[in-house]
Amino acid sequence: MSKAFSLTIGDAAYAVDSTFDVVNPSTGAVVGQAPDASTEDLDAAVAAANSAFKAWSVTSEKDRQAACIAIADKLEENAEELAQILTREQGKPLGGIGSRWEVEKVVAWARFTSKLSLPVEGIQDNEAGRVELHRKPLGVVGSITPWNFPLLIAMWHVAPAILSGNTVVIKPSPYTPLSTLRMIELMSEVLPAGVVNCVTGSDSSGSNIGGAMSAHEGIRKIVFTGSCGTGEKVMESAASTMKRLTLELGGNDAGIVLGDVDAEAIAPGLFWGIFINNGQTCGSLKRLYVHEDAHDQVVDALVAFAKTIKVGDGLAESSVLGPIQNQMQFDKVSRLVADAKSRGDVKLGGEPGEGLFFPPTIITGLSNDDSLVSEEQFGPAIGVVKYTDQDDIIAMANDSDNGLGGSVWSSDVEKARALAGQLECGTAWVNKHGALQPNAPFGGVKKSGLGVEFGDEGLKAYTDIQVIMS
Ligand code: TXE
Repeated sequence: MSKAFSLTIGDAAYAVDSTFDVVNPSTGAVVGQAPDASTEDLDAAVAAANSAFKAWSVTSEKDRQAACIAIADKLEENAEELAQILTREQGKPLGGIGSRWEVEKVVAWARFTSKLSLPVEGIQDNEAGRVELHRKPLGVVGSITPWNFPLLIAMWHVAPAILSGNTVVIKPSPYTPLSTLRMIELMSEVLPAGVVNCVTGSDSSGSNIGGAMSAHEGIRKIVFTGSCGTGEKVMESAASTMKRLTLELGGNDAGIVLGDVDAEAIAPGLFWGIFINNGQTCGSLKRLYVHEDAHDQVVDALVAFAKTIKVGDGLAESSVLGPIQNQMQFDKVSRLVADAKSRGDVKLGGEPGEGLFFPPTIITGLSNDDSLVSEEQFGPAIGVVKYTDQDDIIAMANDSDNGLGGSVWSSDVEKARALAGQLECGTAWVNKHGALQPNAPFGGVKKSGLGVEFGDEGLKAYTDIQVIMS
């Protein structure tokens, strides 16, 4: 890519002294340089966002809804460019449920958000007095995003923040900063200066922009999507400034398959529930429990479907899955698979490929004690546990510190729904897994996070309540 990428701060591209390389995980080639910002550059971004907040926070909601539509239009006009950058730095294929799909969702999310509203709520209006609940924007929102869905997660953070009258400083993951830099640059073309700002840093150069944001006096809220460990650090650093927090952290979602399923019919849904984005998805299915009556048929059907999926360079139009995004994640998946191989039966894959490629891997004969089941793999490998007693299965599924999502698969939807309600997780699906939609609140219980995103509930999290009594 020949394009130079710059920070967006205030009304212009903002130059910094040093950069760091961003690498294509499919090939190892350097695809661009991202600015390696200092904490002084972060201060400049926060100052620009604070200065823009004064005017932006008092614009009408109608104008901010129109701004979301303008953003959607602008990104739609530039969709192919964004998808190309995303594939080059993230590795996911252009086609299928890949980069073009992600950009489409980004545009759709901005359009959906433009229809949301936070009207004043009347709590009481009688001879004793009038009580109104107003929702007020917070100020500068700091958004910290990961490398799995860099553009979509950025939109999940930015759209509700600005619709509710806040301004934003966003920091993408150092693994995938370029698509966000370009997206925010495009967004800034249709917004007043300073409403959205983007700062990138390498994490290894010592500036720790994410940590500095979490502690920053000028930032009123952090919305963070990433690992549980970093989420804890964000929460600690945010304490002294009493920041509002939305934390969407790791998951280790259980999928429970009952004995009555039609194995062939559920195989495609199960496959994508597990392997969407190469398994590098917070809310994907990460532990599969199958009743003994259906176990062999389900595993066979899953393996057969997986064999139809082409893994390759993200830029090849024929690829359906790409490589693992980075070496850290590749090493984690390799370790968990190596451990599972020594304890269970490899039904598919199991051997690392070239570079960062790792084939879809399915290993049966495991239990909750095996690390591929008990740890979040965040990659293209699934451990399968066979169970016999339906009374035990909910306890096995709930035996986790995480609680992001979960699913129950059955021909009897009412029975599945009842079991789904017993799962300790923020979203429980029936006969699907990982489907997210902009009108349904999404968030984790237990160590999977704090608060929810999406819809009216997600939007409210970008505001403080003020009660006016008269
Ligand atoms: O995440 P980090 P990493 C899980 C997955 C993966 C693990 C580690 O299991 O193996 O996390 O991935 C920024 N204060 N998920 O190391 O560190 C960082 O620069 C504030 C699940 O990439 O959490 C990046 O922008 N921020 C997850 C963001 O935090 C800090 C998606 C996320 O990186 C910081 C990705 C600090 N001290 C990985 N240090 C999901 N929920 O979808 C780093 N960051």
